Amino acid sequence: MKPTPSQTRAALEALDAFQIEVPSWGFADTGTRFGKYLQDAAAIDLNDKLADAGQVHRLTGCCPTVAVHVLWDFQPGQKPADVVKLAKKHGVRIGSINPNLFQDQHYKYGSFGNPRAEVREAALQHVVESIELGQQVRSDLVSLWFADGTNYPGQGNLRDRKRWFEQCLKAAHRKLARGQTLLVEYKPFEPAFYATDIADWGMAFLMAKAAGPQAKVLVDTGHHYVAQNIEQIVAWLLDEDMLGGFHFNDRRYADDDLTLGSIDPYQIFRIFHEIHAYAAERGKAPKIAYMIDQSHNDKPKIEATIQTVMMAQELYTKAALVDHAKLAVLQSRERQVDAEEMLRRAFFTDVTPILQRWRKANGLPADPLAAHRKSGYEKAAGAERKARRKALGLGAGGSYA
Ligand code: RM4
Ligand code: MN
Ligand code: MN
Repeated sequence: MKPTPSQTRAALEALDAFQIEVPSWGFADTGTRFGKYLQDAAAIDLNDKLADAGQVHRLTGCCPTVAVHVLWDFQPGQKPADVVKLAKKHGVRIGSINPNLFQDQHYKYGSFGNPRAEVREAALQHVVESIELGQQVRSDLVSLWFADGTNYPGQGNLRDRKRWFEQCLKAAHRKLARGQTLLVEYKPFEPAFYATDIADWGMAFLMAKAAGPQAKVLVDTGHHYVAQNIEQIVAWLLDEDMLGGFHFNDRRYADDDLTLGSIDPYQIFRIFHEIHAYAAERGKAPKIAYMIDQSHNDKPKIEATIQTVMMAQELYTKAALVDHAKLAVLQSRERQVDAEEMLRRAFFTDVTPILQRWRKANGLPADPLAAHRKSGYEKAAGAERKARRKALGLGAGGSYA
């Protein structure tokens, strides 16, 4: 199918408003539970991560912000204003602030769900500091993911833990400035395997509601069981005005953090279709934070990030081709085959010409991945960082993160 001029216009407009946040942790050396595999060009510090994010934004034109994990990215005593300047130097801004509520020893039995009040208090303190950090770096998103849960039946009081979460989230919400949003992420399992405190979208929804009006749900595409219908979750959250954002990635088994759409691009297309359909119905696009959450342990990190951004843009564009008025007529007449065909046709349309037109109009390379490869960035970063790593005495790590 060749897109009509009005479809092309709709797609170009959609692309104009589609910005994707990249994660600082996507540029650093990460690994599996069994070890880390180092890459010469991997970012060593926040400056490297912001430089890499700058390279992605320069080539794709749609990734102006970088998500940070407070304890992985900020050195003790580091001035937020300096970080703002550093980001600016690399052509990006600091995006969502992600507290680390899982790595300190006292979180062994949870953070907001910990049976010990002093640990819950410490976790709350860290979230409050993250909220203040957001204000200092002029970022309006604080994104919460909890590793909390229990591994064995009987280990914890499930209702107590729920109430502790409600209390802590309410207390955190009180510290938000106007314009700040608190995102609550869910994940079915890992590291807790018996009962995860915020395991699914319903639980995240209740927690965000309990927290207050500035709290919304964050949908990490990889955090679902295989058969789950993610686009229906998205549609319901949209209808409730509770969809705050996404963490993009793909999965095969669990929280695999594979590049978006590498396993099931149609799934991502269907999610985008729900968003475009909602926007068409309301006459304006919903405010959603689109963020990548992938840590690439074997692919070259910048390439994987650019690949993800290009995949997201491609699927977002395809989904924008659907004629919602026509689809509504087909739905009301129970013409299910034709309705389904509308989606299939959009999905299988080659949108390369539209994407190239958008990139050209924005002074960007037609193929950002090819342009990155040609730029020599990776090679130069590899040489410089390898030498710096040696000088700093950094070696292979054995840990999970
Ligand atoms: C989780 C989740 C969070 C991320 C942590 C480190 O699986 O996806 O978003 O911040 O990992
Ligand atoms: Mn995530
Ligand atoms: Mn995850």
